[in-house]
Amino acid sequence: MLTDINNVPIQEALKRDGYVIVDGLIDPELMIRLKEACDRVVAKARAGDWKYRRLVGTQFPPWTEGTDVWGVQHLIHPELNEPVFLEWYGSTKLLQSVCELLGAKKEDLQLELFNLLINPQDSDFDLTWHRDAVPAETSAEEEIEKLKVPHYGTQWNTALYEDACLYVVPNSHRRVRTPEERDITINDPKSHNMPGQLQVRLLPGQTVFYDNNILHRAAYIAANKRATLHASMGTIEGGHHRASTIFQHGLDWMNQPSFQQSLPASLEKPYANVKAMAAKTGLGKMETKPIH
Ligand SMILES: O=C(O)CCC(=O)C(=O)O
Ligand SMILES: [Fe+2]
Repeated sequence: MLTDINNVPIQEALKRDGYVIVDGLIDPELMIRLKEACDRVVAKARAGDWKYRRLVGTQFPPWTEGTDVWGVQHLIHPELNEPVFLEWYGSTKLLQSVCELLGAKKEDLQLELFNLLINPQDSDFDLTWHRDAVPAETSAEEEIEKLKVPHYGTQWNTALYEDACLYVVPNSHRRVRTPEERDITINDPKSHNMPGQLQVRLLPGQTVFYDNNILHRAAYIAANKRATLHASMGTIEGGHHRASTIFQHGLDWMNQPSFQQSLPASLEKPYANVKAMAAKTGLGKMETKPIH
């Protein structure tokens, strides 16, 4: 059983707190190659040579306006030609962690998103307090219902450099917002005074897995180098809720034969599983409309 940085079993910590910090999911040798690959893709995204990127001024997809980049999308896209990202995404200890967190068997895992969060160059940028799958204006009644929907997946940030950009409200992932939290998310969403907020401080190589419905925000600081791998995996039980969260990022490029050919053996079944999810939810293309 894998444990977190406080020696708590990771599944228990994630369930209880809505987030869990884990060490050692990247071998030192791989760390060097991941950093080099990140430098290359960041340069391409900033130069406009890679069009799948998150742009300052916009929080959720689609990212169509702006020039300063805060994230690079689709690191495992075959046209980026950086196999080291797939090598890590399919690595044994990472897959083992995901299996433990989801209580899933390896053959039931589903390949999903793999992006990169970086420091902008021109100006600092704050993301608002949010839950990924529940818009701020959602009524309390609807929020209760949405929070009951199981995720059948997990997402994580893995820091290649020190990273203290993410803030969370521990244990907020399964309950309706308090009146004060609701007011902040709607009327003062960049507040630095959310009750109970905690700054997540990651050392290089550390990973935070978090429930995507935990109340969270992030502060992007132009002066501090950030290259944090931001990825997710699910299980075959996901269904249409998971499909809408994942495919809103536009994954139709995964249908290219060159993508399938680039996969390490450990990701062949997770790839077959994500294709099956798209087919089962009746999507011709692996693309859906934005949630927010
Ligand atoms: O920058 C981060 O660490 C969090 C990003 C985030 O919340 C999101 O992309 O929805
Ligand atoms: Fe988020």
